[in-house]
Amino acid sequence: MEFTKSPDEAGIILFGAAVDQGTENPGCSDAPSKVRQHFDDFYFSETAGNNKVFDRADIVESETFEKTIDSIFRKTVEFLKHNKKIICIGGNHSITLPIVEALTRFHERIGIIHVDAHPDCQIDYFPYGDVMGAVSQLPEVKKIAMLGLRNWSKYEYDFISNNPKIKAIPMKNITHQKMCVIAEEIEHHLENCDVIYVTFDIDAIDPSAAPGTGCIEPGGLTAREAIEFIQHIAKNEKVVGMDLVEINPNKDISDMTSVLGAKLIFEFADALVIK
Ligand SMILES: [Mn+2]
Repeated sequence: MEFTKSPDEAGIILFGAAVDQGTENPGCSDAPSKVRQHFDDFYFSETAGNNKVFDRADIVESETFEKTIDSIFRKTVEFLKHNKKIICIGGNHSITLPIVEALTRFHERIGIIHVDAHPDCQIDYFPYGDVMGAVSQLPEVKKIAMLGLRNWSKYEYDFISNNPKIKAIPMKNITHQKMCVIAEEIEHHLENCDVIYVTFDIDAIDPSAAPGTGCIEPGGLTAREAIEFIQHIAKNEKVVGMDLVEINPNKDISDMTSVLGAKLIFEFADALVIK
């Protein structure tokens, strides 16, 4: 991953969405700057790619949540207009909805890969707790694959089980399985989509490797599994972008969650297919 000063030269636009609004759990707005500090920790990606990235300034909070969400939507549309792939560092999970809404302006058949400990389909917890409930209702979103789930309400369990768009791969189903096999299963579910977007909540990863987040959920992905999954998925030409959300530097230990976040973005960016 190489930062370039020229947006024309870059195949990827990186931006932060420094947003705490919409949740009672502040701190995620510090993640974009903290994660950025750790890009220098890595010399070269494991897959030996070297894609050019243009770093845009962060989108910061407007006076109201609605205005913030609108500004994320408008800026994402701008990046996509120039035919760039996008990587966004959140922010809490509510930032995903305006990004996917921006994608609907350009694509009619969108597949979503949602990596998270939680389904985020809890109707009375809008915005952040129902972000995927809202995403699933967008007509352009044809399929959703969820990976890493391990804590859900009865309402969410029923919602996911009865929604033909959604394929859930909970943690209990992935023990002792290679992540490339899981990734292929997910690609199969999304095969009729024209583009794929990844939304990655850091709490999908086990708290032993990613303690800096709002919800501690034992029994998650190892850091290695997450890296392997990201490296595999990014190679799919249909993948147009990713957000990484819910890193809370205030709750972190020795920046380990932010370093892992930087690593995931680094590996994702370099595995992307740029034409
Ligand atoms: Mn979560």
